[in-house]
Amino acid sequence: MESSVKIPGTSWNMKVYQLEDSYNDPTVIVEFIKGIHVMHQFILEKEGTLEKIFQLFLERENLLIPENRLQYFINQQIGDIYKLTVNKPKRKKTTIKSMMNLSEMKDKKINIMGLSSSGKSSIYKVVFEQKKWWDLKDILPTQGIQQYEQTVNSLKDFKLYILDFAGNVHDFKLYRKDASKYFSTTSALVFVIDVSDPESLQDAVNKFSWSVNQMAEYAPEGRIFCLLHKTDLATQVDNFQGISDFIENSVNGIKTKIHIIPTSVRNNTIYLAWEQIFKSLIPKDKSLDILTQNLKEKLNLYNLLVLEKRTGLAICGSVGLLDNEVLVGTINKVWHQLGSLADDIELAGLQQITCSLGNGYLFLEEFEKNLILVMVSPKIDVLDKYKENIDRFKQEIIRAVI
Ligand SMILES: Nc1nc2c(ncn2[C@@H]2O[C@H](COP(=O)(O)OP(=O)(O)OP(=O)(O)O)[C@@H](O)[C@H]2O)c(=O)[nH]1
Ligand SMILES: [Mg+2]
Repeated sequence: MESSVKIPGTSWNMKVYQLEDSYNDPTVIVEFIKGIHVMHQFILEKEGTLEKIFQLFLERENLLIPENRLQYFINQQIGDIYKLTVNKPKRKKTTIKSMMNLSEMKDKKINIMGLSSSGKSSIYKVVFEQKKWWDLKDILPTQGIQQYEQTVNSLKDFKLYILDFAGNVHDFKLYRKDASKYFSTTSALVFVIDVSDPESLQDAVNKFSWSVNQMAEYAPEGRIFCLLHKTDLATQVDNFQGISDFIENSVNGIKTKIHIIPTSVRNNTIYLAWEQIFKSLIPKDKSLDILTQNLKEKLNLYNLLVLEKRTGLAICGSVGLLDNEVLVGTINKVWHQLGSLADDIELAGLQQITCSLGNGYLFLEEFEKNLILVMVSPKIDVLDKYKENIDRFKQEIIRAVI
């Protein structure tokens, strides 16, 4: 759905449309067109308002439109944009299911490797730092190896070490020299291949094949994932079967299963891929799920979950409306954003969020510093009415993860 309209008093047209595969929030693009050429492009969410976008456009083009006429035009467009975003078809959101067996958790190291500019650092920042893809267009090449530590469950001291390896030729030479150092104790290799760049494919596959061999030698228990990345730039009909076959053939003879997953930071595929990566590392804990399911039934909730705040991963969840699935990144993103708002207006830390929706309520509540209780309920009074049960449930969760 899109619209293109003439801007009154000028020779310009404006086109507003929504990105096809936008995942997070509706990504509305505003373009200013002269003749057949798109001369300026803005992202509504990034600039804030249509007024702001117009201000930028008029400044850049040194144009003047009488204030009242401009405002009238903008008001009309805002109505259309609103329709565009609310009519957005509901899509199934990405999820990370409850996947942590807390008794089996150990520190895990994940190597993200691939040629330079294949998108490794962007992937890290989108998945773990809640960055938007358009803020990463000017991301600089990584120098050396960037090491990140994610505390998946600080209470139990479970750590995820994520290593973002620079992809340039010089660095790859260093990795070759000292492969055992880089590959031993690796729980998962995530190799990123840019599918929008066919010229580099052979080089990428050679390096992937080499990395797979190093995994076989130094970390034979480790999992191997190959992300066919930047699929948004490839033609829509391509299902990447050709590239997948080519990659599989090039690593023939390796016992470990190689998971090949098409991804893009511009849609939910990148979260789905990480869901699979995490799942492969951490088996699901049944007992906490049963506990959750019981409380859900007692309180008559639509759904009940406990998330780890920093990563947005589910510790446990009930089977319900959302089919035991969590909106990856979404809930902790909301939490972090409101948390920083609280800082900005100089209020003490965020403790609870209550949302009133058309057919129920969403409650988010932080407990034990790093956990978020998520309840979706048809009734507003559950928090008070079942306070004791909820407190006991929280205690049991804390006991299980400490
Ligand atoms: N279209 C599109 N561009 C992407 C995607 N992921 C990353 N990019 C872009 O690819 C470029 C390179 O991204 P980086 O994340 O710096 O690549 P890198 O693999 O970390 O590169 P090195 O640090 O040099 O090894 C940036 O301009 C990103 O915006 C994607 O899914 N789609
Ligand atoms: Mg990088």
